[in-house]
Amino acid sequence: IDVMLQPTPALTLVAIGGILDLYVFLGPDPESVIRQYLQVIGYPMMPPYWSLGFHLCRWGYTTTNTTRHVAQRMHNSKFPMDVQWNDLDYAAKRRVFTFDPWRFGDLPEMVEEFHERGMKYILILDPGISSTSPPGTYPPFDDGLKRDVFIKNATGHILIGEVWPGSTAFPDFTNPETRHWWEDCITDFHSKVPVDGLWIDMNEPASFVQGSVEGCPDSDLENPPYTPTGVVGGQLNSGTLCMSAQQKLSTHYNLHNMYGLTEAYATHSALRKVRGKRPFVLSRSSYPGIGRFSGVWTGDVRSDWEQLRYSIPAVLQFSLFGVPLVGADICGFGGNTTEELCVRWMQLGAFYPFMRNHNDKPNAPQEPYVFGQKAQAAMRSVLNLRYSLLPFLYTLFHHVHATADTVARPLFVEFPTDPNSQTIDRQFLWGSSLLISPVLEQGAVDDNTCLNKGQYLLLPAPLDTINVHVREGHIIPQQEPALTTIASRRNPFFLTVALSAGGWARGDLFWDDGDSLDTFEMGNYCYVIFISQVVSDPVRLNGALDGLVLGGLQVFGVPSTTSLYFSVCRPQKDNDDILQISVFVPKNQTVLSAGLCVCPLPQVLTVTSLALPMTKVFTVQWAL
Ligand code: MIG
Repeated sequence: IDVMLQPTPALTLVAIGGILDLYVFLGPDPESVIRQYLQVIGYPMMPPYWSLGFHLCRWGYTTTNTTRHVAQRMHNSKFPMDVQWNDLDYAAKRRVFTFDPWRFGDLPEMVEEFHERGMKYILILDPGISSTSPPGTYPPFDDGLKRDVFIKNATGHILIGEVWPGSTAFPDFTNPETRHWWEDCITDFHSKVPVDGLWIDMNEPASFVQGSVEGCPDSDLENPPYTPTGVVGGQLNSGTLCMSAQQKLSTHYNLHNMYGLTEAYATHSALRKVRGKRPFVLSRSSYPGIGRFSGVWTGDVRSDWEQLRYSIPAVLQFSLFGVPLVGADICGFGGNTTEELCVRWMQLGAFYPFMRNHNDKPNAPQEPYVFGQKAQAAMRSVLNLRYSLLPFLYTLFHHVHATADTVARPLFVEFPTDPNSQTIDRQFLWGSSLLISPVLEQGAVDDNTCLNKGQYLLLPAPLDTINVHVREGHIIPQQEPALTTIASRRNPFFLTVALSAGGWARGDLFWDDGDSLDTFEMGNYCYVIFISQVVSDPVRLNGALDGLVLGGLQVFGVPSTTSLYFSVCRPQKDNDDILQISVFVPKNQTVLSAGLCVCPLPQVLTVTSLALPMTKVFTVQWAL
């Protein structure tokens, strides 16, 4: 479909034919439009907690030892990281569901080692199944043939295209039998290589020949009376399968755009069954509804400043499409990155909902540890910032999953009545509480930041800085960072509180074990509400917060003074043995900690060294 925006304003749609279902969502505001849309296409999945950590990938980690070495250097240089990836390098002759016996012979052991260290492992899976292995040597193709899972050409023979392994057949994921076969392939592979998630690439589906190795029949399906202007190669079957190819549900002509969606669904269901945990799938091709099954990355971006800037609208669009788990290849995929670009990209990428550094085969390395000490320090600090914010990010994902909110949010969604917000594509929000203002220009050391109703402020942003603002009236739940989420999830929480002019703020925390299936649907989670003057109220508990404590909090916007008294209290009925300190003790409260805060910064109250059980109600109060 060609879609043209007319200045009138109007929208012109030109379709190649077929059935066109047109829905109009009346809103009235952008947030309601998104919600109404997601009521039609489905609410996004809840991602596993670990998948919100840092992912490291490249094409060209050519052996298990290279891959191990990369993860080890990340660890030694103290960069938080949860997931190590491999690209096509692992596969024997680039055949999926195999691993190269020489270069990746001990892949299963490597994955076990990562698991022992609290890390996860993901590898790439292309849909093209090699059709030229000697019979009896490649079960995915042999079984697939027997079970009749492949797409056929117009004459009813298996359609053969060409991808990385050479000649390939393409699974027809609209066929239920194909989904069972795919699940069996994944089960079998997983029993050898216990991957934690799958990266599904080339699923447009991409092919290196036009239509098939034999071309396509001359028909209206291949050359309809009208071909949309933006189509790759000017023909519908360029770089993909023949439109006349036959799938179970219909011709490929009718299903082409949904190939990635159907593969994501099959892969998600297979992982759910095989691992019994929340699946992680990352897909290149997308279609409305894919957010129920998968995250998406924005494909092969170049390592340059323009693509860094474009990644913001790209990520925000996927928010509107119900795919909250999205990110671009940090530091760029194509071409060599530079140190400065890579630092700025890691800073922005720390606020992509999905954070992965990924690089093309021929390029200079761009793992954080290859850069100079200053660049490394900047990357380490923003990684630690992201890891400290993961409880908040995870809570945002919960709201997306439960009520069709957005995680990375354009300003116009949050401030629909402010016309200034409509064109802002260099800043964005996390939920409604955090404003992210990255540096997007080479050489810039300050940041033109829109903070309030069209007011721009020039804020310093030297190379070690990304400007992030907490919105007044909001409380952000955080946790001390660590090198993996397994470790950070055990650390003390802390709260960042930004009081509104009226002196109030609120926030919340969704918490569960991070990877069980359907925790929200089954009520198997904790939910805590924070209200200021700070009250922490665990309104739902399931054990997941047992043993976890609040270590401290920082309150911005307290009365301007250099010293104030504070107390941290718990209702007396909840009494354990607690030291009583008689500074400003409200009635019926037990003081857990209290003191005189000599605040180094005016208007900021910092309380540290607490150890308040997260499962208990407590309050923090202050007075001059
Ligand atoms: O034709 O698997 O977008 O992320 O590294 C290239 C190799 C195939 C394209 C993906 C890219 C990936 C690459 N793939």
